[in-house]
Amino acid sequence: MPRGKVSDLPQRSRRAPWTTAGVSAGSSPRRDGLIEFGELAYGSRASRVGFRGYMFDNAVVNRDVVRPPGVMRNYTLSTGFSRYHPRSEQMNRMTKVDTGNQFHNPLSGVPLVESPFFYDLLDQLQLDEPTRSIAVQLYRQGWAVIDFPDPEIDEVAERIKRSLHSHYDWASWRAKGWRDNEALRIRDAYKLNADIQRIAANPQILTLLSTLYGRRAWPFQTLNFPVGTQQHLHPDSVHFSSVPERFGCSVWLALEDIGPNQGPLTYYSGSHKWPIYVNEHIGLCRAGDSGPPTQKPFEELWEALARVNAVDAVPFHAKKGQAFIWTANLLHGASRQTDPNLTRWSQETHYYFEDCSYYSPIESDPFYGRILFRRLRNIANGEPMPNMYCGRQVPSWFVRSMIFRTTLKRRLWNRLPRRFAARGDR
Ligand SMILES: O=C(O)CCC(=O)C(=O)O
Repeated sequence: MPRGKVSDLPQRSRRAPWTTAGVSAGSSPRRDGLIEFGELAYGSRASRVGFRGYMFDNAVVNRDVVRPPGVMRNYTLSTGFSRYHPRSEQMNRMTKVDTGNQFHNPLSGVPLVESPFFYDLLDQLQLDEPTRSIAVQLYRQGWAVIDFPDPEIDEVAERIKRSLHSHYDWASWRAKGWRDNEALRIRDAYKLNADIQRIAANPQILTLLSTLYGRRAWPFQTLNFPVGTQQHLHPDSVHFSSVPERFGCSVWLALEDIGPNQGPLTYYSGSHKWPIYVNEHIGLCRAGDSGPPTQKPFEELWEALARVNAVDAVPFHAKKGQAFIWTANLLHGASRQTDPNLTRWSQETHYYFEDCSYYSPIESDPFYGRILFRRLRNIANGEPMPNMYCGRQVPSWFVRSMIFRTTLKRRLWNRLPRRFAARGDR
């Protein structure tokens, strides 16, 4: 067997801890996926090369190939940035996936499930069948449905509903919010509720996403909805994005059965493959704008894109415990909740991936000197996650100054007495 073949390495268990939709969940005994990931990441061969990408652990076998001797010593510390990391070993490695199989990945900065080399990479990974199927669905259509990999998800869902119920203003939403499309949601309730954190940090989901994207996934935000959001179609990539782009995704979990009258989630299959359009594409510079960010200026564009591509919204009628995974640029929204007295309990978790920079495009005009970086923590362990660029940490003074510049006007504006603010430039 030639040195460097994928099959030299211990493979992942052929049993996936989750099932794709329609197959019953929780049937297979399993190990904790995070531990499995951790072993690969910091255990034997992987740790010696400091390697962190699960997917590529299976592919990289020859440390001489992935880490040429001396590569970490050959950098010059001649600028003010010298205290920041040199090009990381991970970056060096991820551009050479598997020389044994003669495949060189020239696009390590593109998620596996969005890569033009998707099928080449997939062939090397030897994934179990459910994981492979999810990967192919995400690649082709931008979404996949799975049974949430937690055997106690029913009870967890019930506990979340009971605990959050009193936090919502039901009466006002039913009287007015429903009609005006106002959201009824709690953001980042994982801080108060261990079950919400448990869903967000589910080890099998983290392993799955890390495998599919080729960088380690980490959850950074939760949203808990008790009713339909009736949200206009949009891609998440305009609200939160990364550099390199597309290293973000969402996992939306039904906490009850959801039918057509409850304002189901809707999606536009295949739209994830369209370009990511941000402020500069619609001629919008936020610099003169002090109001809160809004996706309104983009809505006409998204509707037009769906029209010219002849893609219609498809509702996701979920069973309790099913999860819908979607990629960063998939257009999605929610249809009208026809009966305001119904509920539509669900939890959405947003994930980023390591070794990227994180920012809000809708509030950023990078070439006008404004980037709204996100300084975030990993919900799974509370660790702050640095903004990274090509294996180097983005200087924290730069991140801080960008955030300061980008939000200054809005912060000042919010402090003005309302009678002045009313005469503003919006
Ligand atoms: O749950 C929904 O109705 C959609 C939520 C959504 O699109 C979002 O938060 O980005």
